[in-house]
Parts: sequence; structure tokens; C-alpha cells
Amino acid sequence: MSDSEDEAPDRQLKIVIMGDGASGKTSLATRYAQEQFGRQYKQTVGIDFFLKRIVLPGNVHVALQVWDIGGQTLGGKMLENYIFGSHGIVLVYDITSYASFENLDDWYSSLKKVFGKETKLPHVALVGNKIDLEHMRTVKIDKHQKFAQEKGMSSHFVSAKTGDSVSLCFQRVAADILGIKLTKPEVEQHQKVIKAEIVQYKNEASAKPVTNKPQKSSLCSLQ
Ligand code: G3D
Ligand code: MG
Repeated sequence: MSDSEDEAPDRQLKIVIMGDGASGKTSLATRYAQEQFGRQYKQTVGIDFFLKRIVLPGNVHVALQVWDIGGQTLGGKMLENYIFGSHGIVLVYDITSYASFENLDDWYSSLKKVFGKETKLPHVALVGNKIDLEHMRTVKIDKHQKFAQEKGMSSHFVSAKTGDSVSLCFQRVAADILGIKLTKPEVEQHQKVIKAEIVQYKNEASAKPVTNKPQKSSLCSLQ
């Protein structure tokens, strides 16, 4: 653990990744987490979020709690618990699945229901995932932009598979929440593709951590 990781962060932010099954929530969370862990890990059942420490312009140290709603579906009983207290919501869809985009309307409504009419919604980011499959895109960029604009969301395109813009996406979400402007070099630095293999989730239910060593508890579960 480096010195900077020992330092208390200036801010702690909770970010929740929502969206249809198979849109790539777990891949996105895992891809972003891998940067920190520098090795593969498989998500085990019961792990709901990981912590990631980042530094924003102005030397603002932020601890990001990134939550994956897992198998929660629209109207799921636990959904409210996941969303509760969040500062940012990442609404993810698969650019090759029009249904996953259309359903974001319902995901957004469920968000409004949880937060109520009077309360301000947390920052919402619209994320089109799987841009490595551009040739199979079924959701036009115009549609994406219009939806984001209408709802006051920030707009992002990523590939959890190649890592394209994944780190930039979370960096921008954190900066937006805190009202910090990213500099051009910052943006360029985070645009870099994170070189790591994508994890296969086929046996998610029986997945075990890759090593038997005791793990540092950056992974946490909702009881
Ligand atoms: P979920 O957590 O939202 O349910 P997953 O989605 O992260 O489990 O991803 C669902 C499937 O999409 C997985 O494929 C995963 O590998 C794939 N996937 C996720 N992100 C990307 C991406 O950016 N590009 C491509 N090409 N595929 C992606 P399988 O086949 O394992 O079900
Ligand atoms: Mg998942």
C-alpha cells in the first residue's frame, strides 16, 4: 500500500452502476477495479462494491465506492438499498442492444421513485458500453445524446472489453459530482486503454477468488 493510499481521502463518493442484465455492469466495474488491483479477479457472489482511490485536479483525493447492482432487476426489492445514499448513478446500456437502451427510461424512473420528487437526484451518467462492437451498433448516437440532454445526464461511451475510456468515464463522473473541471492532459491520460484481459463470468455463481491468499478487504458486501 502506498503512502497516498494511507492518507484519508478528502471526499468519499458512492457510485452505483445500473442497467439491464448483460449490458456490461460487472465487466465495467471489474475493468475499472483491475487497474487498481493490477490483476484479474472474479466477482464472487455477495460482493457488491469496491473502493478506488483517485486524485482529481487541485490535489483532491477521492475514495470512490463503485457499486454493481448485480442481479437486481427493475422493481427489485433490494434496489433501493443499493441506490440509497449514492452521489452518482452510472446508467449503462449495450450499444448493440436497443432494448437495453429503451429500458433505461424505466431504470431512470425507478431512480426518481427512490429519491422522491422533492429531493435532487444524484448525478446521472449515461454510458453506452461495448464500443468495440461499433459495427453492430443499433442505438444511434443521436438517440443517446438526446436522452442524455433531456434528462440532464452526462454522456459517455466505453468498452469494458478493451478498457477504452473506462477510467475516463469514472474520473469524469467524480469530477462532475464535485464540480471539478478536468484538464486536457487529465482527459488524455485517462483515455488510455487499460491493458488487461477481460474476465469471463460464465461461472459467476461458483466463481472463487483467483488466489487463496487472504485478500485485502477492498471488496465489500451488503448485509
Ligand atoms: P451485466 O453485469 O450487466 O449483466 P456483464 O453484464 O458484465 O456480465 O456482461 C455481459 C456480457 O457482455 C459478457 O459476455 C461480457 O463479456 C460482455 N461484455 C461486457 N462488456 C463488453 C464490451 O465492452 N464489449 C464486448 N464485446 N463485450 C462485453 P458473456 O459472453 O460472457 O456473457
Ligand atoms: Mg453482472
